This record gives sequence, C-alpha cells and structure tokens, in this order.
Amino acid sequence: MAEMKTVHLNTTGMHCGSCAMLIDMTLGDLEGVSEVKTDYASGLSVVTFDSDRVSVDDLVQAVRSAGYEAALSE
Ligand SMILES: [Cu+2]
Repeated sequence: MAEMKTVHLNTTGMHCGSCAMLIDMTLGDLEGVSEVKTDYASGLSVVTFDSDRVSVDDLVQAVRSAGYEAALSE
C-alpha cells in the first residue's frame, strides 16, 4: 500500500515567483510526488509524496539539480 507523506522543505536561492513555479514543476515531475506547492515569499515547499516510490533525499536532490538549495523543515 502506498504511504503518502507530506513534508515541508525550506528552499533558498529563489529570487522571484518563477523560481517557485520551476521548483513546483521539478518536484511535480518526480515519480511518486502527488502534490507540491512552493511559496516564494516564505521559501517553503509543501510536498506530498508516496514514500515507497520517492524519498526526501530525492526531493532535495531534485531541487538542487534545478539550482536551488533545500532542507527538510522540522
Ligand atoms: Cu526566479
């Protein structure tokens, strides 16, 4: 059974709303990610994903590959 998880990622490096859209698209393209909402003003990405198919590390790596930094928010 798929276990959906939601995490908050603190992202840095965004400089406009298009950056948030790019992060949304990058994370949304990952297999197992069902929902993602990135807010430029707060630098926060809320990501819902199937933890059997994709890991938090995968999410962070994807954000990095897009040119931004991300860290799991407690
Ligand atoms: Cu931008």
